[in-house]
Amino acid sequence: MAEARPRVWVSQPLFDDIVDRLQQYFEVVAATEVTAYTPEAIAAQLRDVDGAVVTLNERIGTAEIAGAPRLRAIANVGVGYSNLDIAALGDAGILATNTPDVLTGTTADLGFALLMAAARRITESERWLREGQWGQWSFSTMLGADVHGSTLGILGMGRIGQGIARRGHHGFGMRVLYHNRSRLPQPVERELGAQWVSFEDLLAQADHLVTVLPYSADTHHIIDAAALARMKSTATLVNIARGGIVDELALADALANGRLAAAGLDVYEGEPAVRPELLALRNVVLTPHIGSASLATRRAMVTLAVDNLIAALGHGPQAGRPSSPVNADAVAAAAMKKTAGCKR
Ligand code: 8YV
Repeated sequence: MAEARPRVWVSQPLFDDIVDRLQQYFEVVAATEVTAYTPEAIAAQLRDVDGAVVTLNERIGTAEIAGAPRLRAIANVGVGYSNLDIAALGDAGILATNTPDVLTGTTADLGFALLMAAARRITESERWLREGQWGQWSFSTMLGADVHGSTLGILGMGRIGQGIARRGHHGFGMRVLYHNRSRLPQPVERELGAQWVSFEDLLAQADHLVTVLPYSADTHHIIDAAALARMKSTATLVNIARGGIVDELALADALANGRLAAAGLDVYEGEPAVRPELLALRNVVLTPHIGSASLATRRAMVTLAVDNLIAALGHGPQAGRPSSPVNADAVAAAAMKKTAGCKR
């Protein structure tokens, strides 16, 4: 009897022509409409599959994989993977992959767009105009802050942070300061015109601060009331990383009370819910997590996720070598432990 083909689950409608490539190797169960899953529904979908393609909507940890003995690989569509409990997946021998690089430029573009929109009060002005409030042109209408020639602060200097630095330095003649656990090599710093500073100095000196660091227990609310208090009252804060990086209530308070000029947010702690305290403010630009949302980039992300899953499950030209694994060491350690256990 022919061996049953491996099964994979695709959690959301992505691009059919790309997802269809999975059918060459697997039996595919793919969502046909955008779906909000309960943890139980995710567990049920994972129960009988060997692999899955998921998005940031699907939180997967110990409970979701407990009843999924066949599961070997999860391909996340996104560079950030705070939706996945990487330690739990590693222990269970499940390889997780992400989609770096292909979204760097698009996400850096959005970070810059939010910075400019917040600093120059673009969405606020437009709303005001549409509301019919533009009675007469006046000299002092919607005065904002300059972007060119100002000091750009970047918290987290990975690929996207470097993309923002490049835009600021080469395009807008900005002085670029950054803070990151590790310093960039000097030639890269030179190319980006970027200087490493302490977290405290970054907060104090930035005219515009962009947060682009991965979310973890260590970075939870790294921008809290104390951090905001160190910033210039004329400064702009942009968050394109994950909502939990910023204490949103402290931010709303600072924006409402003139302790910070403006903010641009693409990500939220409770997304898709956005705090009423933020919605009520004029001086914050709010976008619905669209950092990587250009058609070309979203297609490239799905292509990479699909290729990763095919490779992780041992098929295709890169069989066994997906190009962007995030927990390969943990999976190898779990396999060693299992082998050692068998020998005993
Ligand atoms: C994605 C993102 O759209 O890559 C990331 O980390 O936040 C976004 O680019 C999202 O992850 C889709 O799952």
